[in-house]
Amino acid sequence: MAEKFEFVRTEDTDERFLLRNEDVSAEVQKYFRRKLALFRYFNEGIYMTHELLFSVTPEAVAVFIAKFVKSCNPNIKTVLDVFCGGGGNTIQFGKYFEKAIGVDISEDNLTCTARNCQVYQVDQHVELYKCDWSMASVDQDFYSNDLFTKNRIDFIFASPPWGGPSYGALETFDLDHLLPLKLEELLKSFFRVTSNVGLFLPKNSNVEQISSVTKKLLGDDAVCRIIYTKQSGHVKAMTVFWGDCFMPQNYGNYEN
Ligand code: MGP
Repeated sequence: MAEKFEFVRTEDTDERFLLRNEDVSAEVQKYFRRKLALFRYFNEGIYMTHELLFSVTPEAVAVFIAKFVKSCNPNIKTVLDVFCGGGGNTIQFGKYFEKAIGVDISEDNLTCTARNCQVYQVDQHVELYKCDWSMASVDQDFYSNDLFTKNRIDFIFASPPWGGPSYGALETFDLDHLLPLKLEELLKSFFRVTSNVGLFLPKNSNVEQISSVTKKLLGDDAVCRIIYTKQSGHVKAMTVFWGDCFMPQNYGNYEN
């Protein structure tokens, strides 16, 4: 089930989601200090939660991803951002594409995304749905609702939960531990909708695993593209792209 999410700003939502320095616990202070790298307009009324502070995609990285997708394939019109979180990526997809659809299981996250899209003035290009993506692999009717039947989705992006900041202590991140579905199940659920997919993953993700899941799902000759993104000289994460348009040999083949 995917249920359309409508946002109404109230004093109560301001009270809950306008994070002040004194509300922020010691564990996430380092992320709060970088708030302007997360959202350049952080101080203009951005909504945030503790969990989103460490999981939202920094603005420069989100801009890069949106522009990269657009330049690889200008024919992409509608982007689905699964696990939209605080809207870091949804905002940039809303800016660079005709339509961005954000999906999350958490109403708090959807509230933050909705408000943050207003702050960036892209809310006219964004639709939000409350949806439990873990059901994609078990519910036969998962794709039989307006989200999928009324939209032609050209690209799916997802920045799923990695299990919190402790991922960084691991030498290699096992992609069977992605939440709410392991890599193989997640990709299967996306490829039912489109062959153009981007996944934002820990920088220490097991690339052998990515390669073997790609071949298992798409065939022995299948490849994907891994791009590591840095901010202030420091690698933040990797984004993995599947789909012909993202392969360098096809650059220029998808002009409008
Ligand atoms: P980080 O790796 O926790 O911090 O988060 P830092 O300080 O850059 O790394 P360190 O090596 O110096 O410790 C970096 C970025 O990764 C965040 O801004 C998020 O964009 C992303 N990120 C981190 N976590 C824990 C998650 C997560 O659970 N889910 C998602 N989707 N992104 C995350």
